[in-house]
Amino acid sequence: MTSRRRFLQSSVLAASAAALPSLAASAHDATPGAVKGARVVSTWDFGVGANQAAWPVLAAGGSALDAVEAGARWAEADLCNSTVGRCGNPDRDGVLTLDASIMDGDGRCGAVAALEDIAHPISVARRVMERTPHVLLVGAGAQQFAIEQGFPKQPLLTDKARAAWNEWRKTSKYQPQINAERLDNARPGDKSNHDTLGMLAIDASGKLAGACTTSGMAWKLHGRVGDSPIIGAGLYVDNEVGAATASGVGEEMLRNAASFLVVELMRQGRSPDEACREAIDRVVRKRPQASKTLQVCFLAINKHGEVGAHALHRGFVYAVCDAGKRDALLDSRSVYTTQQT
Ligand code: SD4
Repeated sequence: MTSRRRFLQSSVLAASAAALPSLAASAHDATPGAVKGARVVSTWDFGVGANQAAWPVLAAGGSALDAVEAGARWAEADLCNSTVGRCGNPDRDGVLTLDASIMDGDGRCGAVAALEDIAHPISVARRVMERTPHVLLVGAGAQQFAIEQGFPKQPLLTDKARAAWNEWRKTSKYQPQINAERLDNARPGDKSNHDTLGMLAIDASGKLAGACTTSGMAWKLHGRVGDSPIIGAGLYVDNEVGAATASGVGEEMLRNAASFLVVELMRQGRSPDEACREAIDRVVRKRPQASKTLQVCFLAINKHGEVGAHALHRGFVYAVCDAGKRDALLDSRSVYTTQQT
């Protein structure tokens, strides 16, 4: 059972994106100075837990960058989700490979892709950002760098993930599922084979940062890299405008430089909600047939702290945490309101 369903079973708030107040009008006004204006948002229901790991950093007046790293590390260590970090499902060959990126609003960024046997790719990504002249390290080179930086090398594939892989090998059919546990008639069992943690934060000084971490699409070809570690695809942050992140089938985000697109649409005056919707429409226009059977989700925040989200299909939820409400879980709007599969 994923942490996603666990959270859905607890009494988290479900509401439409439109119900979320901007920071200017929120309960922040009644909170102590250090946290006024701070907010953190994350994809999926495990985002509630990730936000709660990030929040103490923001509440103490810490940076958005430190907050998103803390939140992403929580998800990477979570023993209940099969799509991020140490408990992720492996690729076609039974190898667990992790992707992650981190970015702040001044354009500093770092990422790792196809990283094996290192439990916290988000922290390695931050080291790439802070201690190298590069942005992205991949595969064996990323692992070598991580070890040099003191990250322990350890086998990560869990018995549960190995069992899921053995089950999958009976058919060896690569078919990403649209995550639908949020739907009224949820399918029994956990059929998800994708869900990335994308996290965006604004701190009390008004600076933005984001993090994105995933084991990628389960059963992918060995060597496949998705959108999550690609700056501009799975994550983009600009203090002048806002930030965006993505989840779903990463090939669609890569085709559209999608997170960059969402931020640029906000720069042109769209609200976070409108920008996410326009980016989803772009995916549909480019691949109308394919878009009926795969999931793509965007989450955005602007520099005023306003939040928006949109997905291709029903089922995408996102978590919002600020001084007024720590565990809000909201339903995203979607283009398709009935399941097409
Ligand atoms: C990828 N975008 O590797 C990731 C997977 C995912 O929700 O998000 N899932 O393509």
